[in-house]
Amino acid sequence: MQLEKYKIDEINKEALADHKRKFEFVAADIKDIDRVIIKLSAFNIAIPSWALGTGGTRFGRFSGGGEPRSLEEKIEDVGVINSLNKSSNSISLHIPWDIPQNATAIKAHAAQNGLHFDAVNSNTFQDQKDQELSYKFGSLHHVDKAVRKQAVEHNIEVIKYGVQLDSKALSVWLSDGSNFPGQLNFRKAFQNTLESLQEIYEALPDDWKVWVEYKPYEPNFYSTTIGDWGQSYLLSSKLGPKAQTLVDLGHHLQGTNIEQIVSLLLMEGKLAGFHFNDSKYGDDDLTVGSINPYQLFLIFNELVEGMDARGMNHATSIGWMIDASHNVKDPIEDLLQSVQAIKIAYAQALLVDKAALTAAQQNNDVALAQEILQQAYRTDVRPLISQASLLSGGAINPVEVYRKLKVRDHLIKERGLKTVATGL
Ligand code: RM4
Ligand code: MN
Ligand code: MN
Repeated sequence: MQLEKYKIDEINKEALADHKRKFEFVAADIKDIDRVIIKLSAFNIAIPSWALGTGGTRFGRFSGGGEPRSLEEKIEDVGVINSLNKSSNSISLHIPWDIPQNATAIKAHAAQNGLHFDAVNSNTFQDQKDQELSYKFGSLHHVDKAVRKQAVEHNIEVIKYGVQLDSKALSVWLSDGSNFPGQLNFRKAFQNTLESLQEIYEALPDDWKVWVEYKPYEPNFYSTTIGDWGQSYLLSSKLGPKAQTLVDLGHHLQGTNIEQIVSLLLMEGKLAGFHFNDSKYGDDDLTVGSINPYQLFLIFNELVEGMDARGMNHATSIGWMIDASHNVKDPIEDLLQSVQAIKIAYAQALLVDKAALTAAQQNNDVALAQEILQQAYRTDVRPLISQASLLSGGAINPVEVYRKLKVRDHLIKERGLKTVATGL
């Protein structure tokens, strides 16, 4: 289903006076408000095709109804999100969960929904039906060259799908690792992974990137072959300029200073982009900003500072994507909340008084540095996000409009109550 703009406008009208009052209040204190709104309007976050259904856990799956039954319907759901927030104009596919059978038709369908394709993701962490060799003991790092070859070929096939869709990056996440000490020779596993990635790298078109994601544990619980940013950085450095490190916020041990990692990767030109989510314990894949919004702000503060230092375009130089999966919320509402949280953190980072912070750092004025950061963090920037959305033709309050338009009811009527989307 596609949302008609006039219906969004009608609901906006009811909220307009209230919004104006709040916007003017916060805007009065922001020197370069127009620049901030332009930046916010340009900032989009890709939606992964696997987030449109209720997430799986190893204990079960509880569909809320009206889940997309096909890639076409997933695209339509992202279209709904983008009509509401004007900040999610691309979709990231996971192959083989979402194989585009007819690329031209799929591309046209995406364009009709105002979307294009972000990174394509390969999957060698599950065995597929009719697959010749198993990934039980890994894929790109496997001791058996034949398994590695099969996994390399899968990645090359994913690139081919991506080329047809005008994607520009391959995102690789491996579950390769070991469950018990002694199971694996770490050095050989790393070297095999490097060799396999080199073959994939060779198959990349000139204007493509490969994003190497890391994760410390799960599904393996003793070692992961690309376990942290150092290991990913080592691989992406050895591979060459088209390889970079992807940071998934949930892929760190508790207490890790993610903002520092981000800052250094950015400095080295090796930050591919993000898989946004939030977590309390591990790779919880919770809604962005639901647990630790301050950390998200600190990450964005480093991003804005680092991108500005390198003269990078905030919206397009880095891959911004959500990677979350949940069991209890309407997936579309959840994604709207995640995008909102990301934009809030970004807006707050844009408000940091950089000159004052640099001076405070230079003077070792620790208390003042903290004041400056918290001044930005404690500003309620939600009216700025609403204003950017409104000016782009979206909703002042996307979740509220989604509810008022009873989108889920329509989807259930159209698709049925028992549909379950492909994916995890
Ligand atoms: C992993 C990782 C990958 C995602 C899979 C489904 O934990 O975050 O990015 O593709 O889950
Ligand atoms: Mn991820
Ligand atoms: Mn993950």
